Order: sequence, then C-alpha cells, then structure tokens
Amino acid sequence: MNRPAANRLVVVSNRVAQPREMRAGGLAAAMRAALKEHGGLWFGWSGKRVAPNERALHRERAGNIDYALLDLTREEFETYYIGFANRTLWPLLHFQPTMMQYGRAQYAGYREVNKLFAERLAPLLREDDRVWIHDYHLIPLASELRALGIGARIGFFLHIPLPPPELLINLPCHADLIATLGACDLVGVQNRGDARALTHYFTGTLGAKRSGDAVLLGERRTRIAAFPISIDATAVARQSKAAATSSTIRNLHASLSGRALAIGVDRLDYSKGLPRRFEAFGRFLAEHPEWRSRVSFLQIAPPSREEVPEYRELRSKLERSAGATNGRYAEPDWVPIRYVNRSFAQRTLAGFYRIADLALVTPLRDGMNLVAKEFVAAQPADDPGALVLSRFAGAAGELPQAILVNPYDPEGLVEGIEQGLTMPLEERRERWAAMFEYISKHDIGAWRCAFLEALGS
Ligand code: ADQ
Repeated sequence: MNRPAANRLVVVSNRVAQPREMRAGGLAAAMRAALKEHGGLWFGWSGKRVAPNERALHRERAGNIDYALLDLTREEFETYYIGFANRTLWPLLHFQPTMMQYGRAQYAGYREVNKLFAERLAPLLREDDRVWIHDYHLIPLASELRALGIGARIGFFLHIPLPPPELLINLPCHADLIATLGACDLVGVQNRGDARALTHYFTGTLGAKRSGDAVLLGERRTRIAAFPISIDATAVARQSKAAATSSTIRNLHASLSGRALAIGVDRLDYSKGLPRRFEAFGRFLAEHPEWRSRVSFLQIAPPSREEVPEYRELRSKLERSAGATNGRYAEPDWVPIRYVNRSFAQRTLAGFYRIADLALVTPLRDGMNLVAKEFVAAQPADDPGALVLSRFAGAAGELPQAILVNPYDPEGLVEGIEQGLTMPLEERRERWAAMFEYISKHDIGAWRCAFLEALGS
C-alpha cells in the first residue's frame, strides 16, 4: 500500500540545536531525525540578546532542514525567559508555588515574545504544514498563530510536569494562559496523571466540554494525551561499551581503587533534589560506618540558568554541603563526594554510568528524567548497577523495578542507598532486564512517531 507523503514538519522551541552544534541530550537528535524525514523548518530563539534596533531573523539551510532563529532584546530576555518562564512557570509547574515569583510586567513580556514569534513564523508557514511546539516557554504560541489566521495542524508538547488545578490556580493569570492551549489540535504531556490534571483544569476551571480524550473550548477539539519521552537506548548502550577504552573512563575507574561508585547527573536545578541527596549521602556514611572508604559519590552538575538568583543560591548551598561531608569523613586517600560542575560529552557520560554501581536520581519533581533511562541503557547485562529513583519523576511510572524513594523522606533515601549498594547480583539482573527491555521498546523514535501520528497530517 502506498502511504501518502506526510506534510512538512515545523518544530518550534525556545532553544534550537543548530546545524554545527552538538547539543547534549537526545531531544535535539530526535527533532533532527523528525525534520530530516520529510524536510522541515526549525524555528526558535537564536540565543542572542541584542538592542531593539539590532534584532535579526537568522536563516540557514542544512540538508533538507531550514533554520530560522530570532534574536531577543535584553528586556525580552529578562521578562520572557528569566522572569515568567523560569521564575514563575518553572517553580509552579514543579509543584513549588512558594518559590514562584510573579509580576504582571513579566507575564506581559512573555506574551509579547510569543506574539513576536508568531508574527515572524507565520509568513514562513504553509497551509499543509504540521507545527510541533515545545515546552513551557511557548504555551500561548498556538493561539497567537491562530489569531494570524494560521489553520495548520498544531501540536504542543510539555516537557515538564503539570500540577493539579488546585495548584495551578495559584498563578494569577492561570485562566488567561492555560486557555490558549485550546488553540492546539493536540497537547502532549509526559504521563497520564499530567493529562488528567490538564483535562480537569479545562473542564472544571475553564468550563470546557469533554469528548473522549479531548476537550472543546469554543470551536476547536483539543486532544490531551500522554507521550512519555525517552532516549535512544541502542545508541547509549553502544556508547557506553565503546567508552570503556577511553582514558577518561579508565582514569575514573583507576581512581576508585576498587571502591563502589554512586553517580548523580543533573543540571544544577532546585527541582533535582540535590541538597537532600547530598545530605542523605552524608547521613548514610554517619549511620553506616562500614561503608566509609568503600564508596564514592560522583555528582556531575553543570551550572544552569545562572542569571536566576535561586540557581546561584543553590550552587553555594551545595558547595557548603559537599565541603561539610568531605571535611567530616575524608581520608588522605578517599573523598566521599566528588562534586563536578561541568558538562561532558554524551558518550563520556555513558561510560561513567556503566562503571557506576548505583545511580541516585532523586528529583523533587521531574517531567520524565532522561538520566534514569540513560543509566539503565548504559549498564552491562552481566553486572548491572542499581537505580534509586524518585517516585516523583515521570520515569518512575515506567520503571517500577527501580528502587523507588520519596526524596522528602531522609531515612527512606538512606535505606534506598543501602539497598542499592547491597542488592544481590541476581536481583539486580532481574530488575535491570525488565527496565532495559522496556526502554529499548519505548525509545525516543517510538515517542516521536506516536506524537506525530496523533497529530495527524
Ligand atoms: P532536564 O530537566 O534537563 O529536561 P533530564 O530529563 O534529566 O532533565 O535531561 C537532561 C539531559 O541532559 C540528559 O540527556 C543528560 O544526559 C544531559 N545532561 C545532564 N547533565 C549533563 C552533563 N553534565 N553533561 C552533559 N549532559 C548532561 C527536561 C525536563 C525533564 C524531561 C526532559 C525531556 O525537566 O523532566 O525528562 O526535559 O523531556
């Protein structure tokens, strides 16, 4: 049977992985693969902050992908990106309303940038395009495109969690903002709980009608569904095997002198639960003296969003915490916490995961958490490491064989660390095999195909 060629894909995201840029994370690769398949356009912020009279739209073509990157002014960067996206939406959607900073000027700036994106994108669109918008920076974009008469099919995917209506209504502009999602044909979220929360918000707070898995707000039918994001499990497994010969991995291995290795890999972000994780590791050493000098904890945490004050505070808090634990327990030949504030190539990370005996993935809240899946994909089948995973990461719903912990429970975290370090080989193999099978089947390719199929052509 001949399938008709799918329509052109247009991806819109705040940051764009540009042609010569090797961005960390599988998402960039997944979007490139999707765009390459049928040809497409990737639109977003150029990453540049300029004076208003210097703003430009940078166009480039690489293979069959067009890139269109728009500069922002410094003021737009402050209100749209730092202000509303990262100091209002990020904490609220991660269930931390007490950290939310709201200002009307920040919301106005956020709406203005979304309108600007729509105005610059609209002339580049064709009627039969499929538009795929990403993440919390661009919630109102679909409605701004509709206001300009764009009739194309539009899908939106939220990478971060979506709290229940009782929490969402803490946002002063909640109705004005969330109603704009009704301009989409499809809204994708990470799991069924998030889909339920959004559907309830639409029906209960906005008075939308429900029709199957869709809501009707005015004329349009907006389908709300879960699409748990994933990784390229085969590629991570391959990279982790290949990394065994690299000098970085060999040096790390040699430096352990036969000790166990626990690993954490996270952007330096307060949603990742790092202070509680550091405290738990210190407490583990206090309560289990037999493990002192027998396990090292390597935490890799590249700084992120350093323009936001809460992130700078987090950084100094962690430095103090690691320093205190190391000061208390270190020996001339052993440091309990190795705290490394930088990025590594994906293949190097895969090598680190492979030689680790335990991963500590303990966010307070996380849309999915790809590190948990990468750790699983990187393990050797004959002697896999154990995964301690927060039950508040989206990944917990898909990886029930992990050691699930509540990051707000200090004793529970300590127990999780001990359970992971002492788990018998047979049990580790069993748990790992189930998780590996799951992520191999539900990989990033399956995620993107499921979303695009639901969006339709
Ligand atoms: P993040 O909050 O960034 O993503 P996560 O899902 O863990 O969280 O993805 C991080 C990615 O960055 C991983 O691929 C990881 O390997 C990489 N990374 C982390 N530290 C690194 C380092 N030091 N060097 C190099 N690479 C590093 C957001 C949401 C998540 C959601 C993803 C995808 O917050 O909940 O899972 O988007 O939707």
